[in-house]
Amino acid sequence: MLDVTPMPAAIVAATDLAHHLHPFADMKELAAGGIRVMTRGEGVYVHDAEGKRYLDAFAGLWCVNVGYGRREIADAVFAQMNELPYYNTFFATTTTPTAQLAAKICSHAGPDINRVFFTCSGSEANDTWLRMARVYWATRGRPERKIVISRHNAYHGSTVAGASLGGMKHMHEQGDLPIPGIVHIGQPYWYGEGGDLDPAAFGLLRARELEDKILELGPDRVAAFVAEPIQGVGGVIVPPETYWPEIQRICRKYDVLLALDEVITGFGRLGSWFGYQHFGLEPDFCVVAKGLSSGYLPIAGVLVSDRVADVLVAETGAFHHGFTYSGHPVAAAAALANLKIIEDERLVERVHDDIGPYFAAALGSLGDHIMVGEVATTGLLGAVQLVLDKEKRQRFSRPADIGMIIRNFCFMRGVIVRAAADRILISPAFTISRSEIDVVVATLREVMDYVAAELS
Ligand code: PXG
Repeated sequence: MLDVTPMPAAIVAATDLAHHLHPFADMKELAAGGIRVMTRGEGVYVHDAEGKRYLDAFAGLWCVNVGYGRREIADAVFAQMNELPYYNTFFATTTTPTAQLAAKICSHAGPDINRVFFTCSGSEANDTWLRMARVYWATRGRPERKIVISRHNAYHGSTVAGASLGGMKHMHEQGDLPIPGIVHIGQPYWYGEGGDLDPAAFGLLRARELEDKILELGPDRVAAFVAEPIQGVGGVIVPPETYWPEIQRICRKYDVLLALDEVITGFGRLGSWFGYQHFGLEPDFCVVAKGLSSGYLPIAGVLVSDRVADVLVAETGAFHHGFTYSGHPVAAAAALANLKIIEDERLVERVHDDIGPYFAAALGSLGDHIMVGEVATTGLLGAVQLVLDKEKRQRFSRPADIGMIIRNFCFMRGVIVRAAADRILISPAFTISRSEIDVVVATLREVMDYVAAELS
């Protein structure tokens, strides 16, 4: 056995803080506040080194969709490691799990998507389709179709292209982003930005910003529009019903490629294999990551529509793009085992027919709370909008603080949720039980009761 010498948690934390730069972290703050060592997980629970157990209502980072401790995935990984731990997919070679995984993904993707390009992360997958979209247009003799339209408050990753496609101001402020050729329009966040309009009218207004932007730039210069079907990091923003049909209409009218970033919504979270099936959309690219392997190993990719792939395959020649670990056989084996669990246990159907509706009703019951402005859910993705004055839809002056307070109190009570400004986000494993959902909702209510009483 490999000697990972056991260490007391305090030593692990000190060693980590001395040598490990964390993502999205103020390292000084982290050092002052301390760091928790997580040690193991089973089902929807994780444990820390002090022996405390948490109900993880966030599936790690929106990804452990089949829950922790799945022996089938570990066994598949072990077997593939012994058989062939690595081989590349560059020089006219492939491996069995890689080929099988590509076919398996396509079997759920619908008739118009039959190819996958593999990457290691969602960020790389966004870089990939961006280059591919420009190559597609160049191949078709339209090299001036280069610009990509995205949205404010979108999240598409942390690479230079991913962060540029994203619409996070604090990310753009670091490292001179966005890069040229990427522009942003408004998001369909009715509660926060809808003003006096009803949701339907606001959804149309925000969708038509896409048309306005295309006309402003000139349709001949626009390559693609990119969006998450439901923004995740941005706050689980479920768009008004009018939004997506109008976006689809506009993309078709101006022949603008539609790239959907389904890193969070892919593989069942919305109660359909892909979010575009839930919303009835026909994307040209679909970015997947997290749920593809339920986070057990890093693997991601871009599903490419026939419309684009047929041109690439027949006319482009080589697409000069790829990663050492594109289609990594061990990660592919993990993903195959994960998808087999989702199929065998009918987890997509479970989210759609059973636990999703239960989750919607349970979380929705918080709508009567004095601190709650709206509850938005689709499948097993949910958000609770915190609000200072419910009637006036008046938000807290420091939204990030109130979200973090609620999140931290839940954490102390053994329930893990995420805060995005003044929205509390929930994205549990598809295997979560009704009684576990009840615990999450009861904890949130208890914490909000306490905070509301303190505030008044
Ligand atoms: N697109 C979307 C929609 C995502 O949610 C990415 C792309 C990037 O994927 P990678 O694999 O490169 O991380 C993501 C990732 C958070 C958090 O704080 C969310 C993500 C990543 C890190 C933190 O909620 N989402």
